[in-house]
Amino acid sequence: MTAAVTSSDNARPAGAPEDFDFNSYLAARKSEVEAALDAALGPERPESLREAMRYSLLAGGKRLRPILCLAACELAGGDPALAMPTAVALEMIHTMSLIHDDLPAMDNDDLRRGRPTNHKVYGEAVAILAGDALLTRAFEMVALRSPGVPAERLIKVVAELSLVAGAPGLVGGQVVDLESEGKDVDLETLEYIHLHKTGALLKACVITGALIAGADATRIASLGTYARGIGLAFQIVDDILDVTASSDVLGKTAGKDLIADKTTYPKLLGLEESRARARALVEEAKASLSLFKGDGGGLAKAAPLLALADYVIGRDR
Ligand code: GRG
Repeated sequence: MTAAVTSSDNARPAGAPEDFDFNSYLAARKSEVEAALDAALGPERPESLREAMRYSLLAGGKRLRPILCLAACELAGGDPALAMPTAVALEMIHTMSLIHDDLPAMDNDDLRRGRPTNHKVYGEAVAILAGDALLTRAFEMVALRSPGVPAERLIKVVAELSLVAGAPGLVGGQVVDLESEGKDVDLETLEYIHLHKTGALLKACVITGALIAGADATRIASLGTYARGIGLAFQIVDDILDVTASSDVLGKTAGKDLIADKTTYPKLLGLEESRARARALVEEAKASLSLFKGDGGGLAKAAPLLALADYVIGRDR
């Protein structure tokens, strides 16, 4: 495996308990999320829609977003099991954005998560509708399938998701991205695109997890700062991997940014400067969690989020 950016030891971050093993943590959380995703899709009709929804939702993927939500809920003192429906909702929004992003009218891609893209298998119309159905099912997960969470917290989660999915978040970021293709884009615009297209959803993951735990505004703000850092770092790494990794490893078409004439961090800053920036953002993100030291146990409870920050830049796909 070739990491995009070398980072500090991501098996056990500083402050984590002796027995914390990030790889086991990740594997356990991932398998809980996979089971919850599978259970969240019922017997949709017609069969073609059901198949298309399951095809993309259950196609693997790192499941970073739901895991961030569960980890933030736990750090803020909540029960991660109560956050699972929201974690599933976040993965549904992410997956629908991938389906739509791959359409010919957008990034026009053939490969995603190591398989042909949704529209290549089911056709464009069903792919669009499968995306729509996943998006609306996401809100259903929060509003109708989150037992045990007080209604006032769920309303805040719905509000957060509606903002992040719409014009102030993913949709707005995507439009600026599409309009920027083939143009000279400065660092400020690039950051705007990524904070909206990618960073906003990662931020919503930790904020909704904390909302379900009933966290106060200060803790939510510090998680927001954490997410801003890892969100931008995540995208810098994405840009680096697009240049340095193969399609086989990525499970999506490598070299796509160059083909689409997109401005990227490596294009603006060079590979080494991009790596240094990603590292610095992750260190800043980790530092923003120091507030949680005051909750007892030092930073032990923050171990998963600290390790996830390192994972974001240490990943190879
Ligand atoms: C949400 C209503 C609504 C519309 C979507 C198409 C669109 C509008 C936005 C595009 C968002 C997009 C595809 C951003 C890129 C984010 C990104 C870097 C995805 C890759 O994430 P990984 O690496 O993928 O976590 P896996 O497959 O591991 O989940």
